[in-house]
Amino acid sequence: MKITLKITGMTCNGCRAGAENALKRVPGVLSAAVSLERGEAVVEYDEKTAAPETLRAAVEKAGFKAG
Ligand SMILES: [Cu+2]
Repeated sequence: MKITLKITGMTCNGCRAGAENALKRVPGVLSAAVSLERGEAVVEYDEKTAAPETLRAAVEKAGFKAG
């Protein structure tokens, strides 16, 4: 399963890396690529283990807004 999440609140490359690492730490996430310029994340995950809500929660816990 592959989804694109909107992420707001990222201001620099450190934020980008923080959001990306938060997503990669979620069990079931196969790959995560966050774009600072576009304010979005493309996440590939195993739908048996992870869910969009879990991904959004991880981004918010890292200090950003996810939609
Ligand atoms: Cu930053």
